[in-house]
Amino acid sequence: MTIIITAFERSPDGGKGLARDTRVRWALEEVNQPYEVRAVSFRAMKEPAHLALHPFGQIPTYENGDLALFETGSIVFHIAQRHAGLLPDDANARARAITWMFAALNTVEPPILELVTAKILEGDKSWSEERMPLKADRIRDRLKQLSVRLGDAEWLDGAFSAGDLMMVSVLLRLKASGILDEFRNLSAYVARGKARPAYKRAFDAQLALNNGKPAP
Ligand code: GTB
Repeated sequence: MTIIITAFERSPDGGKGLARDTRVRWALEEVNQPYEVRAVSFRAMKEPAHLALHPFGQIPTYENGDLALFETGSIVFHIAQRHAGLLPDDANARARAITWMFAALNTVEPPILELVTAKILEGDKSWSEERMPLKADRIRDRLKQLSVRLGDAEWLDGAFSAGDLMMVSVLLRLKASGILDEFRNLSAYVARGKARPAYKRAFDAQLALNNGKPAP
């Protein structure tokens, strides 16, 4: 069965890899699963065919035979469960890696999204500028805690896992803000994630789509 994911026909970031199909591509690359991409326009995302796959009219989605999934957390978890390479075999280590996936999505990503959404959608409001430092400080509070926990370790809990894949993906959204650079070990952690061959393949494939070229 061919795995098919959806991605923006043209990502608003022009191929910087910030749209969430990149994390799904990365997971598939880590476990060496080939996949195809169906590129969708913003209009098509809100039409019945896509809404049948994704009730909120977003990307990415994942299809494999008669299974259709949405939500990157669920998709990456599914991939990690089905294929070796993203979750440890030991039951407790596996549970901890899954915990880090949830921590990335539920604890670290929300304040980051607050900031990026405010910049994109609320930047023209009179109160926007005044609220930015508050939003940035909420991110710093979380990153301080994450930075302490990571310390000098290479990954969050032993070997690279789906927890790291999700955490690095979430932290990447901070690049433009400069906040990540305030945390030396977290910057190095993100750089290690980006240096993984699987990440590079995922990044190049989304960039090729955005440049109008077929993926290599
Ligand atoms: N919780 C869902 C998940 O994790 O799968 C969120 C999915 C989501 O936010 N999808 C976005 C989407 O489809 C694309 S990734 N948006 C269209 C819509 O809602 O109509 C978010 C995103 C978009 C753009 C950039 N960028 O340009 O930098 C980065 C990230």
